[in-house]
Amino acid sequence: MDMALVTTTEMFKKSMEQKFAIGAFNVNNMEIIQGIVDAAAESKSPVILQASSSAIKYARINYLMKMVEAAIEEHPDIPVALHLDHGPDFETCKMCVDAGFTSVMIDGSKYSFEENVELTKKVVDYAHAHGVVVEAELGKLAGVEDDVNVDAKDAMYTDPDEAEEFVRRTGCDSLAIAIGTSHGAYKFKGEAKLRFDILAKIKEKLPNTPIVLHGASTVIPELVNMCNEYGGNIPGAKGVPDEMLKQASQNGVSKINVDTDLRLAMTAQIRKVFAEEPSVFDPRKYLTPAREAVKNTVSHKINDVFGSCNKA
Ligand code: TD4
Ligand code: CA
Ligand code: ZN
Repeated sequence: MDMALVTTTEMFKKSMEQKFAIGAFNVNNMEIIQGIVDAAAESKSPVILQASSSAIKYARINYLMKMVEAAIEEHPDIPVALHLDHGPDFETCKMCVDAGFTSVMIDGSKYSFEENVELTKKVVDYAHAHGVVVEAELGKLAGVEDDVNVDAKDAMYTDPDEAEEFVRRTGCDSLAIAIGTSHGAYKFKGEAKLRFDILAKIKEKLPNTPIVLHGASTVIPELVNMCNEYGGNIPGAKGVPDEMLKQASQNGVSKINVDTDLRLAMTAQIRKVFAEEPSVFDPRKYLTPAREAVKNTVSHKINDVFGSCNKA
């Protein structure tokens, strides 16, 4: 097989030179993988498929690897990276390096600075010896992170000086920062607000380090409304507006993580079929529009927000 997964090195280099961001989309099953890569291929965009440790448990690592392999065989014309999202420990990172992932994240953000440095460095040493790149995290996102609920006011923004020291000491390839985003569908109580001033300071200290934005779903209002209209109950959901993500893409953020919007897109379509056609029980009847909704959501981000179209 001459097609292969790539690391993120080249795509991030291009993203920093040309000021756009690459979408990193969470994958859990076949329909999600197909929706993402079909959209990326249509837009000639580089793309990152990422799996959390719970996604790996759900899909099972052998299935995951084979599905991703099939995806790149179908689309040899776009660069695709496979990334571990929020690796909780060295062992999980090692497992993914050994399985053929091209990128891993070690999330040491819940530890002290020194412990985070030590753990990250250990993962970097192993990953680099195997040609795999490493994303690390410094700072704490608001909301539910690492099973602790960080109150918005206690969220710890990434300190630019610490970021510089952290990257220098660990040798990590990219850095996830906290500037006001959070995971899930409830990111802001009032107005959405991101600390672009902190992002600018971090980029000043680390001009050549790709920056990663977690918790970056828009929580697309039409999808939330559609879920609620067809029997769902997700009131008051709110995310990061497209305009802010566009601004981030043009100001040094190289990787933007999206999971919640894909969950909402699938669920909205499935709810619609269930509500409108109660006699349907063929899974293909609701998974086909669900897969299409994933594709449309990814297309929108790539073409209208992140600016990665035609950057393959
Ligand atoms: O890293 N991520 C996705 C995290 C999802 C992991 O959840 P599971 O453990 O249940 O698989 C993001 O930064 C995505 O942020 P978003 O704004 O889409 O919630
Ligand atoms: Ca974290
Ligand atoms: Zn995340």
